[in-house]
Amino acid sequence: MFKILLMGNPNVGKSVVFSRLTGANVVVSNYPGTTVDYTKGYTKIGGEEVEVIDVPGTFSLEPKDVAEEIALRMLKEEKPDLIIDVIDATKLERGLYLAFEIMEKFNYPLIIDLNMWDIAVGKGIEIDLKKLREILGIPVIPTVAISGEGIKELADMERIKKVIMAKEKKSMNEHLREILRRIKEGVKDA
Ligand SMILES: Nc1nc2c(ncn2[C@@H]2O[C@H](COP(=O)(O)OP(=O)(O)OP(=O)(O)O)[C@@H](O)[C@H]2O)c(=O)[nH]1
Ligand SMILES: [Mg+2]
Repeated sequence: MFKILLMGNPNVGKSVVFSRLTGANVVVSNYPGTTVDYTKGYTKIGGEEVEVIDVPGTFSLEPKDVAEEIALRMLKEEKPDLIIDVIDATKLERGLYLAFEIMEKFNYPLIIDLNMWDIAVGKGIEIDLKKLREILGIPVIPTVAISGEGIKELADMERIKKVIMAKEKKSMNEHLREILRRIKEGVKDA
């Protein structure tokens, strides 16, 4: 089973994106020992069985309340194959703060969903998607969750697999660098 965690700031449209991805096949659970609920849904994307988890909204990975604490715990415990970070396109900076934190502290493959794209367009907010993709080195997909616009692009298994492979390659490079460093140190010590 392929596991996707849907994360992001509160009120960015995570649950609407979640419903778009999973439909009616969902299970609501209570996080053990707390009053915080979260929802898991099941679907098929590109022929793969997929579990999607709607993680409680969080502003950062330094939790300020129980819901944020659980978001962090789920990030650590669920071992996702992919994280979809939902960002409110009208609050890009705030959203990117969490995205950078996730990238810095966790090595999970990541895709950014720039949701509320309709509102951003309506407000005349211009976002250079090409530049954002270049800087971040990951897919950034604009969506309007309430109309379903962009959800197909978001749930593109080909792209998801590419992100995962790119990540694996990078970890391998990092791994090799680590090995090289150790070899150099060994030579120095000898
Ligand atoms: N205009 C517009 N509204 C949206 C979009 N996506 C979600 N909304 C609305 O934004 C509000 C918040 O959506 P939710 O899906 O509940 O947001 P959430 O991130 O799950 O919120 P929390 O679970 O409280 O963190 C709802 O009123 C949605 O109908 C969108 O793309 N465009
Ligand atoms: Mg929600």
